[in-house]
Amino acid sequence: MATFIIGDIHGCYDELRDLLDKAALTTEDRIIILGDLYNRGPNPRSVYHWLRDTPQASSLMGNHEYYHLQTVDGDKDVSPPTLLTRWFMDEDYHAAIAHMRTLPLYMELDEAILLHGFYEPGVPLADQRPGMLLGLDDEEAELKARFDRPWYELYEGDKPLLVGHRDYTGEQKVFVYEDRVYGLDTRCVYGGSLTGLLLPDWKFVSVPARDDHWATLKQRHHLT
Ligand SMILES: [Mn+2]
Repeated sequence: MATFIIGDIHGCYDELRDLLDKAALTTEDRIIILGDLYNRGPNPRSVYHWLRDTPQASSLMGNHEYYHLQTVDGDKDVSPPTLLTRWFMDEDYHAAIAHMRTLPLYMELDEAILLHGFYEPGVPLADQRPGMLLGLDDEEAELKARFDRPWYELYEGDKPLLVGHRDYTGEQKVFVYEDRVYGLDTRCVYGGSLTGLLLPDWKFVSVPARDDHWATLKQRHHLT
């Protein structure tokens, strides 16, 4: 059995289908998404339907899922990406929210630890703050203020980390830091690519984005 770990999908359903076709998984294989499933992309509802109806697939929580939960709980003003997803989800939104509440902040596999955002150096996995694992902006600012190097250079855990959320290469490419930290967010929703990592072979599979989706959506809906 293989495990296929996919980076930030952000509502890019067509590219998800392309990636799954290219990976040629069997029904025995497991699929895990690193979070940021819906916001900014053109087809969050189809991504939700796929996730809901695919028993072998599961997801972590990303900062964007957390924003949805905060807004429906009245703890945060709704942002344009969150509002658009709510609108695209239509009558599925409440069920999608209920599903978002079930998403874990991290997963530990035999081969690796999976999380969406950041890992605070020197802190055991079980004691990581939720906002750090989610990749919230204030936690990122704290990491930059506290350490003179990027957080991933200071990671000393036993297992490699697989993360999403940021493009650490600046080139919309897969990020690999000393075979210890792997960044799988290759910016599909901004016109990059959608990337998955096949375990236990540690084989990357990528497909190109079909558009700079967020730029198109912003233009279409007159968002700045
Ligand atoms: Mn994110």
